[in-house]
Amino acid sequence: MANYESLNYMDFDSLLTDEELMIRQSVRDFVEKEVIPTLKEAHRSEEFPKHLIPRFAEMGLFGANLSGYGLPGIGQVSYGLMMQELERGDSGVRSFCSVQGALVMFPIWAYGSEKQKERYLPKLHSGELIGCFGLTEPDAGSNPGGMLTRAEKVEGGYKLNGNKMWITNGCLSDIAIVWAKLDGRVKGFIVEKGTPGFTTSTMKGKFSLRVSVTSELHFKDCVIPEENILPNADGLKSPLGCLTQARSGIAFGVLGAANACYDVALKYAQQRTIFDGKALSHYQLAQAKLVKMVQEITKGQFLVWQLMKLKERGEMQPHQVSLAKMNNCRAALDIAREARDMLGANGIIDEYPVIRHMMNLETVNTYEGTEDIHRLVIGQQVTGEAAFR
Ligand code: TGC
Ligand code: FAD
Repeated sequence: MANYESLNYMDFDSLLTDEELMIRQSVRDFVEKEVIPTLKEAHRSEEFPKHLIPRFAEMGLFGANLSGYGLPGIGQVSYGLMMQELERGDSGVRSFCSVQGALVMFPIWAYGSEKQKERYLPKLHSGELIGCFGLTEPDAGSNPGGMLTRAEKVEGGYKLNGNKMWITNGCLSDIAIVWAKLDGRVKGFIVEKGTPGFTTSTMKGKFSLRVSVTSELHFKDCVIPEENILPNADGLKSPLGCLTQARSGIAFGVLGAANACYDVALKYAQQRTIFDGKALSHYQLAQAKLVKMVQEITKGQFLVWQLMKLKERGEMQPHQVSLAKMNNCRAALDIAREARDMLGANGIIDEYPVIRHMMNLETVNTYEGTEDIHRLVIGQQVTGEAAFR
C-alpha cells in the first residue's frame, strides 16, 4: 500500500532517537522498493528471492546488533525496528535475516573460539556465507533436551549422526550450527556444506512462510574437524541462549506484519462501500475491529521497546522475552485474521498481503517456542513450578 506509516497512536515515535528513526526509515524504504515487489511471486512459487541476499548485507541487516569483528553493534531498539520493517514485508524475509544474525552469528560470537569468530563472522555479516541453526528434530521440538542427534569423539574431530527438521535456510546454507549430545551433554558444532555425511533436503508444501526455505538436515557418520566444536557452548542453556536473542527480535518483528495488516484493513474499510453506499469504516462492527488492532499494536510497541531497553542494559531475562514473544505473536495473528475478515473475499487473494501475513504468523506463533511453551515459561517464573513435564 502506498503512503505506509506504522501506527503512532500514543506517540511511540517520540521514544525513538534520531538514529533509530533513520534506521527504521531506511529499512522501510528498502522493503517498499526492493522486497515487497518480489513477494507475490516468491510466495506463489515457494522460492526465496535469493537476489536480495547481497542487498540485505549492504543494508547491514545481518548481525547488526553484534559488535567487534567488523560488526556494526547498533542498539537493540534499532535492531528491533529493522526486524519490524522486514516483517512488514514478510515474516519469511525477517526469518532469513534473524536466523543469520541471532541463530548463526550469535552462537559463534558468544560461544566460539577467536579463530572461529575471525573466520566466520565477517563473511556472515557480508552475506558471503549463509547459515542455519539446527536444534529441532522430528521427535524433539518443544522439548529440545530430548534430541537424538549424537556426537562422538573420534581421532581429530567429532562424528555426528542424526536428523534435524524444520530448519530455516537449511538448503541455502554454507554452514550449519548443529546441536548434538556428546556423552549426554548438549554441545554446538559448525558443520560446513559439502562435509561428507552431511546432506539437506527441502520441505515443500508449506502453507505458511512459503517465501522462506525450510529444510531437513541429515548426518550420517559425518566427521567434522576438532576445531569446529563451539568451545564455550555447554548444555541446553547454550542453544536456549540463542533463542532468547532471536525471540526478542521476533517480538518486535511481528509488529511489522500487524501494522501492514492494520494499514490495509483501514484503507480498505474507508474505500469499500457496503449497504446504502456507505463505507465499511462507517459501521460500528468494523470500527470495533480496527480499534482492537490499534489497541494491540500500541500495547505491543511499548512492550518491545521496554524489552529492548532491558536488553541494552544487559538486564533482559528469558521470561520477559517469553511474555513479549507470546503477547505480540498472538496479537499479530489475531490482527491478521481480523483484517482478512474485513477484506471479505478480497482477503483471500494475494493482491493484498493480508492472507500471506496471516498464514505466516501461524508459523511465527509456533516457532521459537510455541505460545503454550512461553505461557509455561512465564507460569514457572511466577509460581516457581515447572509444568512442562
Ligand atoms: P530447563 O531445565 O528449563 O533449562 C535448561 C537450562 O537452560 C537454561 N535456560 C535458558 N537459558 C537461556 N535462555 C533461555 N531462554 C533459557 N531457558 C532455560 C536453564 O536455566 C537451564 O540452565 P542450567 O544451567 O540449569 O542447565 O530446560 P527444559 O528441558 O525443561 O526446557 C525448557 C523449555 C521447554 C522452556 C525449553 O526447552 C524451550 O524453550 N522449548 C522451546 C523450544 C524452541 O523454542 N525451539 C526453537 C527452535 S529454533 C527455531 O524455532 C528457529 S525459527 C527460525 C526463524 O526465525 O525462521
Ligand atoms: P510440539 O513440540 O510437538 O508441540 C505440539 C503442540 O503441543 C503445541 O501446541 C505445543 O504448544 C504443545 N506442547 C508442547 N509441549 C507442551 C507441554 N509441556 N505442555 C502443554 N502443551 C505442550 N527449529 C530449528 O531448530 N531451527 C529452525 O530454523 C526452525 N525453523 C522453523 C521454521 C518453520 C517454518 C517452522 C514451522 C518451524 C521451525 N523450527 C525450527 C521448529 C520450531 O521451533 C518447532 O516447530 C517448535 O519449537 C515446536 O515444536 P514441534 O513442531 O515439534 O511441536
